[in-house]
Amino acid sequence: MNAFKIVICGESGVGKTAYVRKLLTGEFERTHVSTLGVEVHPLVVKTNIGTLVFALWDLAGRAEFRGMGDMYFTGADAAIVVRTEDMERGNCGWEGGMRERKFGGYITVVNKCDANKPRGEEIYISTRNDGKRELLAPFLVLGRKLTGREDLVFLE
Ligand SMILES: Nc1nc2c(ncn2[C@@H]2O[C@H](COP(=O)(O)OP(=O)(O)OP(=O)(O)O)[C@@H](O)[C@H]2O)c(=O)[nH]1
Ligand SMILES: [Mg+2]
Repeated sequence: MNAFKIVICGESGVGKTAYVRKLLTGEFERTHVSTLGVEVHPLVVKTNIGTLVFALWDLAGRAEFRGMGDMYFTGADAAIVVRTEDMERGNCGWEGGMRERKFGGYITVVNKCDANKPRGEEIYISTRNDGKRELLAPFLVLGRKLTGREDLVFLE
């Protein structure tokens, strides 16, 4: 079984925890309770090449709650930087910080695209409105990269 550590980071309030929760439970969390340090949850996905487990490390966005900070990236296979549509690419420092880290790389997910999804190179989601298939799109991209299997598909 393939398992990967994926760090989910970005500014406070962009919806990292809501995104993880909806992926895992299908429920949309309306309230924002700042994550303290990190919350780790496995996301198990059945695929055409067997079961993949993504260990999701959902980090605190608020500086005062970042706990052990950079140490959470130790051993990560990849990261997802979450931002929202009104934040410009790279304006928050998370993506810049990513380039210095030595791992499989990162992708950016733009959350809270509730009304419209712009066209562009990033992955646009609405945690509130999207179903599981759309919310899994970033993991399909990462899964293909990390397994080296371009033919990877999710069976759900
Ligand atoms: N409209 C809308 N609201 C969303 C969406 N995704 C998340 N939210 C809301 O955004 C708020 C932020 O929630 P969290 O997921 O706790 O934010 P976070 O990024 O984990 O914040 P920290 O843990 O402090 O870093 C919550 O009130 C969510 O309901 C979305 O796609 N659309
Ligand atoms: Mg959170």
